[in-house]
Amino acid sequence: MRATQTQTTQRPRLKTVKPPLWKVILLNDDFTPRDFVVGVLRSVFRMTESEALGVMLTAHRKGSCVVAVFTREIAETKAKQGTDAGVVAGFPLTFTTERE
Ligand code: TYC
Repeated sequence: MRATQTQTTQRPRLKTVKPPLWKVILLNDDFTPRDFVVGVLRSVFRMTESEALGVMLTAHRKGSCVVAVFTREIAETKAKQGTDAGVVAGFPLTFTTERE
């Protein structure tokens, strides 16, 4: 090789494709008891008491709160589990999903 030539090594470029993420959003309502909302956030979203309290209060004060972000299927499953828990107990608790 001549002095002016540069040797380069070609490394394969590995493409990592990130899946789109979906937000789970908690909506406020006037009927579901605060403690019930906290309980659902703890059981479905594995939150601590203080995390769940913070999310519940944000939804209560602002109308909605982002609970967590997942891939689409997990977000939809968790939103359904949370909403279904409200239905079973007779409350209009609602979780929706939205693409980030
Ligand atoms: N606003 C409800 C009440 O005063 C409590 C509540 C908070 C309900 C958050 C839903 O997403 C919610 N009992």
